[in-house]
Amino acid sequence: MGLNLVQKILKEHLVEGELEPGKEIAIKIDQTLYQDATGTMAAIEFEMMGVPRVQTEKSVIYIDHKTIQMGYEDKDDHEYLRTFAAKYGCLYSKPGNGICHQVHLERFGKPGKTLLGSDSHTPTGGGIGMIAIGAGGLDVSVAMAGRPFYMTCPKVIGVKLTGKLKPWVSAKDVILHMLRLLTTKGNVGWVVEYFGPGVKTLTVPERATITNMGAELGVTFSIFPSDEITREFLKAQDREEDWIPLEADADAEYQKIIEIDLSELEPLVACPHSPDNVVPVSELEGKVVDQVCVGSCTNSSYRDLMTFARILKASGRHCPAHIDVVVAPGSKQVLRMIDQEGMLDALFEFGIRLQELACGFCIGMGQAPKNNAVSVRTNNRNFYGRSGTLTAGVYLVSPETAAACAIEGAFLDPRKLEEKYGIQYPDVKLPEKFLIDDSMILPPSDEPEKVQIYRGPNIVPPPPNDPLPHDIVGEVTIKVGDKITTDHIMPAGQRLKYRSNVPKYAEFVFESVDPTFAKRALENKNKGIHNIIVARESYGQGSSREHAALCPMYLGVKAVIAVSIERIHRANLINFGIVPMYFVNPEDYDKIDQGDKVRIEGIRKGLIEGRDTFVMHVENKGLDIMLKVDLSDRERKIVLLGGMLNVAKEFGTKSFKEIEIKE
Ligand code: MIC
Ligand code: SF4
Repeated sequence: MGLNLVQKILKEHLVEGELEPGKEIAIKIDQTLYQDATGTMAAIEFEMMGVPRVQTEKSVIYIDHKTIQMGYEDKDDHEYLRTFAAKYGCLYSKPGNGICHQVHLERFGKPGKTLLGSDSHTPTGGGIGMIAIGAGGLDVSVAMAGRPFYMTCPKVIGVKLTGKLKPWVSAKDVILHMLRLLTTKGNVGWVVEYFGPGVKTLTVPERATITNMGAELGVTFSIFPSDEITREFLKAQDREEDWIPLEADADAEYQKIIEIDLSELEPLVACPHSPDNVVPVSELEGKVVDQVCVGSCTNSSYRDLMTFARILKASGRHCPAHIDVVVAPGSKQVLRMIDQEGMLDALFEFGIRLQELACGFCIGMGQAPKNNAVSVRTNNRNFYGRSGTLTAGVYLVSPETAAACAIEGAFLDPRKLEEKYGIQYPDVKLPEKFLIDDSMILPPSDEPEKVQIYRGPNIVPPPPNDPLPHDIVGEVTIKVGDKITTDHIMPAGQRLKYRSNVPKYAEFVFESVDPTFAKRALENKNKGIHNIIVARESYGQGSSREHAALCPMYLGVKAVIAVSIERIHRANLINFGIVPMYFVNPEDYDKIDQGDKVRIEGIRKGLIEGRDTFVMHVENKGLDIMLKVDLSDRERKIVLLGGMLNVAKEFGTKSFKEIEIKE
């Protein structure tokens, strides 16, 4: 039997385990990336491992998230990362150079390689034929230290693309269609591989839009073959030598196959507050729009911005009085190139507001809309509160639909632009040569021993954790529902500046859900009462921010009990010594209330002995509830020791097999 592309690349990188779906495997990581919101803590963790230089082929640190700099904290973090990069052997992409995933795709992504990034949208690299995975910062640091990355060998969904997208329909609509089909939950343990004749109709940036939002599906990564289109892209980036051809064998098998005829797709929109709440744009026509934002790692490429700008220019109109149109280009390359084509001028002529070349509005760094606003955006997440305005609703669309809404001042199916405004579809082609300017990417120092690491007062090492106690005895400190995202658990936006100061940042855990949580949890901790979080399906969706585990750990959370937990968040919980547990009978979720006093006896002994099920006694109700864990031997050891930092501290580079745990 032939191999699919996923199997081929995994086989090349396999360090431990067998390529059998569901089994734990370890793979070699060739490249890593940090960004500045997760990178500072991850870099501190790297330093705690005592490794003098990064061991990967390429490790890059991008400054793109925390660029508002209201107060010294953000710049102090940048400076720490700049000196860290110089000393430990990373490239450093300065603020102003662009968004990590966009720049990485342009300048560093290589077909057939593995990339691990401390950002959930790292799978953008799948557009160029890489296995690119998002993970918590600590996992990335471990890979930078030369250790393999552990993951569950995935099941592969093969998506066969046929046909060609019609004018006014684009890559964003493909992934919104996928989200409509597969939703944001229930896809843990899967990856997506695109194949079929439709693949060659999509450029690399279009493929990257699709793999980028695979993160919203909750799959570990998505990947496209590397073909002549990939070669053209790399050639235009002046790195044809990085190209290799890669595709699945003709008789490759997939665990599941979905077929999408690209020519049948229509413009789609994801309505508040979930990326899978997808309807055709035509259903919302006429709904007044207050804000249009174009950018983010999903849709800020040359192709996207040129398309948007050319549509606005062709309208010959000016921005309607009641709306703001915001543009955040993905990289310096993109901005300079659209400028050379006269399109920056066209955007200004229309009346846009230019944001910095960074994540910006996507992570609530500025551009919070007005109360109850309808905000139409090209980014990938429309979670509750993420825009910075709790009452606003964010609608996710393609650049084509964003342009139609900007011109109309209300939702409009972009296919009507032709008839209503006489605008022809701008079929933007990629240039034969991109403008290449790597002057804002700093190389590491040749004399690392001379580099002094800069540490501002906001940089506080992660607090230590105790090993897992014999029994968990405490309280259900919070009970939440379905699809709780890491934005609910650990807000970004205005709170981002505290990413390198856990005790401070922990004050905001669950801020938008229950602002009393952090205080209550800390009081419990100080009285020796363990905190427990209870949730329903798909807990921990979204961002890779390990702070969503690290800060609860600091507040004394010992277990998260849910019906299901998303992949990256589950790994982060384990890395910080919090036990991810599941209801054996999901309906037991309804029997538990916030404030219940609970006891999970013998959890430590049970985990050492390899037990999978545990009884939780609800003391105030006289009730027993069955819980289970799905931890590998390695993961049990991490949890028992109180997290990965304790593992590194106590056992250095010893392999997990050599580690013995005492009761
Ligand atoms: C996001 O899109 O939520 C972020 C901000 O890029 C995060 C990382 C973070 O929280 O710093 C992500 O996607 O992992
Ligand atoms: Fe940045 Fe938004 Fe992409 Fe996250 S999703 S990396 S915040 S642009």
